Amino acid sequence: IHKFWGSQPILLNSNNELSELNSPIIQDSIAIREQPFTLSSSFEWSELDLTLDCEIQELYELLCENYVEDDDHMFRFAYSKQFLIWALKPPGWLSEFHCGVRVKTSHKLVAFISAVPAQIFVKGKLKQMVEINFLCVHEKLRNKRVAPVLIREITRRVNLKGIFQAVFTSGAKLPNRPVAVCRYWHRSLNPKKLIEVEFSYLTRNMTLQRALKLYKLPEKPITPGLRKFKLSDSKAVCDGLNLYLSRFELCPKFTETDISHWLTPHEGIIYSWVVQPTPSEPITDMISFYSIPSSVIRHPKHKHLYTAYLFYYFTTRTLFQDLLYDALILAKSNNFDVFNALDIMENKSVLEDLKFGMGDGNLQYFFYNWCCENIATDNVGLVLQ
Ligand code: MYA
Ligand code: JJ1
Repeated sequence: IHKFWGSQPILLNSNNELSELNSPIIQDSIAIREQPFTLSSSFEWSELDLTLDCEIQELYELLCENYVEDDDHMFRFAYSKQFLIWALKPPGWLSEFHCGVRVKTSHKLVAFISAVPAQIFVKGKLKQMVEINFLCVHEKLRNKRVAPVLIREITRRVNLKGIFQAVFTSGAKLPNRPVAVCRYWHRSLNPKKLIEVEFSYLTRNMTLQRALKLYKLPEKPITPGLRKFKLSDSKAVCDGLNLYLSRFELCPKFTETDISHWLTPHEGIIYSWVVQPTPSEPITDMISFYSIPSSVIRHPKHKHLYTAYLFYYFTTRTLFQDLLYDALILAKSNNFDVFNALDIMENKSVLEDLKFGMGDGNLQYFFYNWCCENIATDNVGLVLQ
């Protein structure tokens, strides 16, 4: 029944696995096709040039109108153009991995998939992989088997660079067996608006007045020595974060250049802080979150929900709960409406105390061409955009 995934080197939900654990499912030496896969005759491949504002604009519009929605079709991710540049052009990015499909006659962009290279540790083994993201097919072109062609084509392009493993996440259930199944949790920062757009709700015991009081936060962060991340922190943060992440079975390995890219603060994209008790002392802790607005589908008053997503952090001196509390305060003071976090890393241990509530969405993690046993959510140390 799964005509596409049934033909791919993945773990299936049904079968017993034949492959050796923590190793590739198929070997690297398979013949790699030299010609792009064939699209139906009215479409053509188009590598996006994300140095051009007009092409970023086209991708932005495709995703704003056609990308991921919640189960009830009330909210749809509305990644900003600057965010897309940040997510799609990390160190090592290749334009071949920004893979678009256009209508031949009109040149309209109607589908997209991306890959970015990343070094990933799985159960202690370091593997060069790509992270796959932003798979999107225009609503009018759905259920015509375009997605499998996009996936085969990005696989071919990645294989041509000598990479044979990928990691990706999905909110929707797939025939693939996920390595981890995670949950979204949400912390109200602006309860009035969240209720107005029906992201959140009141109960008999919870009036608006009580909600406002419950979720109220101080104006300024509390941890002494907390300040914005700066470029010159990259080395110390790289060392601190890699060491912290090495406790998880699934995590990335960052270079100093990666850290500069992923953590240098940019308004509306990425917010990062470090704790440095005094200027003469080393950095002891770090926390970051990124910004993805969502469109509120058909609402008379509110067009967007401003959402902060917990990204990477590490602690050596500060209690994680105190650090995340400061992140909530900083997100609120930067006008975010809600703060989202997955139940990965150490998050689960503090979410309830910090008044997060469980969401109705899942996030599953998958590998392509890697055989491995399930990983518990609190052993996941990888965050994708
Ligand atoms: S996850 C975000 C995905 N995007 C969205 O949800 C946006 C809204 N939806 C859409 O744009 C479309 O519905 C999509 C499917 C494009 C999702 N991941 O063309 P079809 C399989 C993998 O007729 P459409 C993200 O970005 C499905 O099981 N496979 O369907 C990570 C079926 O196969 P089979 C998916 O609805 C993406 C076939 O496609 C997904 O028109 C990671 C149906 O094709 C999905 N999210 O289009 C991609 N949804 O018959 C894999 C459906 O076998 C990367 N399908 O069941 C793999 C690694 C590649 C690199 C490897 C390098 C070594
Ligand atoms: O945002 C999500 N759910 C919200 C809104 C639900 C609206 C109705 N479906 C939610 N709200 C309740 C919060 C409430 C706050 C106060 C305390 C009690 C709880 O649950 C969900 C996540 O939970 N989001 C989605 O479903 C969007 C898709 C997520 C998958 C993303 C996949 C990306 C893949 C890219 O690689």
